[in-house]
This record gives sequence, C-alpha cells and structure tokens, in this order.
Amino acid sequence: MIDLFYWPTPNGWKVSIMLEECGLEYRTVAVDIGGGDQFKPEFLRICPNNRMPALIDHAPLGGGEPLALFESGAMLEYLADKSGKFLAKEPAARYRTLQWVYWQMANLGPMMGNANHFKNYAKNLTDDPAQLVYGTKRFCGEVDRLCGVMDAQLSANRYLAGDEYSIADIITWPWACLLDRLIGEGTIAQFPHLERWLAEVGARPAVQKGRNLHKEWSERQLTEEEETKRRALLFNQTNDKVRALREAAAKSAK
Ligand SMILES: N[C@@H](CCC(=O)N[C@@H](CS)C(=O)NCC(=O)O)C(=O)O
Repeated sequence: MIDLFYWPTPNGWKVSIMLEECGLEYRTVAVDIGGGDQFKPEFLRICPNNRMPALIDHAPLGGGEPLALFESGAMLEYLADKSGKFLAKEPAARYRTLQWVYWQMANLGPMMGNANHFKNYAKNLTDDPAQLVYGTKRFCGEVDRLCGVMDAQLSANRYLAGDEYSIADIITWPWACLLDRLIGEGTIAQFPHLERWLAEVGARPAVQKGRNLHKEWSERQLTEEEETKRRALLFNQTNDKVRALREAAAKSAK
C-alpha cells in the first residue's frame, strides 16, 4: 500500500495521475498547504522541503523498510520502476524520457508558478507596479518560450518523449493544462501541436481521475480570515519564517 501525501494542485495531480495510470493501490493523506500541514513535524520527516506531494510505500521496490519520497520527479520515476510502466528500461529511450521529466521539473513548473505569482498574486503583496511589470514580463515571456519548445517537439512526435506515452507526459500535463488560464484564454491555439496533445492526454480516464482527486478540497470558498492566513503561510517563506511556522506546528501537535 502507498500513502500519497496530497493536496489538489498541479504538483499533486502528477502523482495521483501516475498512481491511477499504473493501477497501484494507494490511500490519500491530506496536506492542507493553506492551513499549514506542510510544517507539521510528521510531514517534515517525509519531506524536509515543506512541500507536497510526498509518498510512503509500505512495500517498496527492493524490499525492506517503508520508503518515503518527496519531489514529484523522483516519485514518478520510482512508480514507473515499481510498476514497469511509462519509462523504458532500454537506456536510450529511458534517458530520452528523463530529459523531458527534468525539463518539466526545472522549467515549465517553476516558470508557470512564478508567472502566476506575478500575474495573479503579487498585486496583493506589493504597492510597487514596477515590480509587477518586470516580474510578469520576465516569467510570462519564459512560459511563452516554453510553449514554443513543447509545440515544436509535439509537431514531430505524438508524445513528449517520442511515440510512447510516458512519465514525461504525465508530469507535464498537469501544469500545461493550466496554460490557457495563464497566457490568456484562447491563446493556446497559437500552439496547435501542444493543443492537440493537451486534448489527447486530457481524455485519458486515468488522467481525468487523478486530476479530479479531491478537487472539492480546493473548491471550498475561504473566508477572508482564512485567505489572509493562507497568504501569510505561502508567501515570502524565508528561513526564519519557516522555522517559526515549524515550531508553532510542533507546539500545537503536543
Ligand atoms: N518541486 C516540487 C514542488 C512541490 C511544490 O511546490 N508544492 C507546492 C504546492 S503545488 C507546496 O506544497 N507548497 C507549500 C508551500 O509553499 O509551503 C515537486 O515537484 O514535488
């Protein structure tokens, strides 16, 4: 049995989709990141980076003690090896897939996160419009570039890593399905091959199931007080602030 530490966000969906695709048995443990669960001592023992998703496999590949993992890229690679699905064993095909997995982890995810921050959130955090303009231009420009990279790759290949559906698609789709919302409604049509791939991957039953896992958790309308608390937790996480949040969570757990 696998415990999935999860909240319904793009990084969480990567792993719920993978588990559904592989047909592995799992149970979901809520990590309410707006409520501060990521700072609780029991979660930090699994993920010292105070970010979900994470997992514990109680019957791990290779045997032995339960295996705890964080970072969605490592988790997908592990689940692919465990299930024997969506990642070739043959070296050339394996590394062709992994380069796109690392591309997503280092490029699309962080750039979309920062673009979203400057475009949608930062206006509540700064009164200086110059900061917003610079940050939005920098990160939305980079997201636009990355759309072009995917479109070019998908013009010559059915899937990101070639002819086969793989963990490269599973890790990229949860972010890419939100591109329209970020770069502007309808603008995805400028990237027809990306649009074709988004629809094809999005139609897979396991993708829909993983994408919708506990979506009701994030649909609940927060009170103004809860929203203020959520922003205070999630933004400007310096070391001092994280240490204080960690200590407060440990105290309240006693
Ligand atoms: N590189 C990490 C990113 C994980 C991540 O950023 N998770 C966000 C939610 S999408 C989170 O847990 N945020 C909590 C926080 O900022 O304290 C991964 O891919 O697993």
